[in-house]
Amino acid sequence: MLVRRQVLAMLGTTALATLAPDALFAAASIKPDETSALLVIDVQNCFLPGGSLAVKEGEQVVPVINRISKAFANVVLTQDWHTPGHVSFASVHSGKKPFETVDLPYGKQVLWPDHCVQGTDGAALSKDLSIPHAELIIRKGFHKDVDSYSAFLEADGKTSTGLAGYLRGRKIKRLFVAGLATDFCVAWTALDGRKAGFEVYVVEDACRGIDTQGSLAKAWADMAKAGVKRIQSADIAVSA
Ligand code: VGL
Ligand code: ZN
Repeated sequence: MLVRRQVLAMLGTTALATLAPDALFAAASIKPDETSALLVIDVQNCFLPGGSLAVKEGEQVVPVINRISKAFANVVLTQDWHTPGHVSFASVHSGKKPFETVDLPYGKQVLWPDHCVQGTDGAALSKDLSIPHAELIIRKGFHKDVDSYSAFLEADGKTSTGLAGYLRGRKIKRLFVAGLATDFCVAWTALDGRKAGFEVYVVEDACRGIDTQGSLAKAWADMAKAGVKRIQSADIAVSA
């Protein structure tokens, strides 16, 4: 009797593709359920073209995020939300320029151009983001002397934003992370999500990175080590 493997070997690739396209290409194999949440990180004007900390191709994440958001009953948006004169701004450290670093009480801090100041247009979510069913907007980085890339934990490593408690309260177990920037707020959120015990997927084509001093490669390496799953938006089943 022929075993399955021999049958497969006998069929050409074309014939196989006709018979079982889904099994072959594993298209859209991930189906978000009621225990899944999409975290949309910092899709704000400051990080988009024309913004003060514009991420290259940042605008390209918007249609991708809008599309996949339809597959999620639970969506959380975040906003980087700094005070004027925030400690992460190069402008408050004399002699320092953006993308240089400084040592702060909680560790090394990359310095940025002024960005996402509370209540400004730059801090507003992109007007092209279309996720009316999003249920929570979490703001972070609002303590003047502490940055917060992560949506879970401020950079002092101890001040919680409350997000983990919210997600547990909503019985969420799986997080899908998208947005800006891959190597900072997306990666730190994904890593802290793992530390908080969630299953975490980062949707690569729904993110773009800043990539300063090797930060993008390091972020992917750290995430892989922590068990964060790297997927593409096409892996997520979205009904038409
Ligand atoms: C971010 C740098 C500074 C981000 C926020 O959203 O990734 N990056 N503040
Ligand atoms: Zn910031």
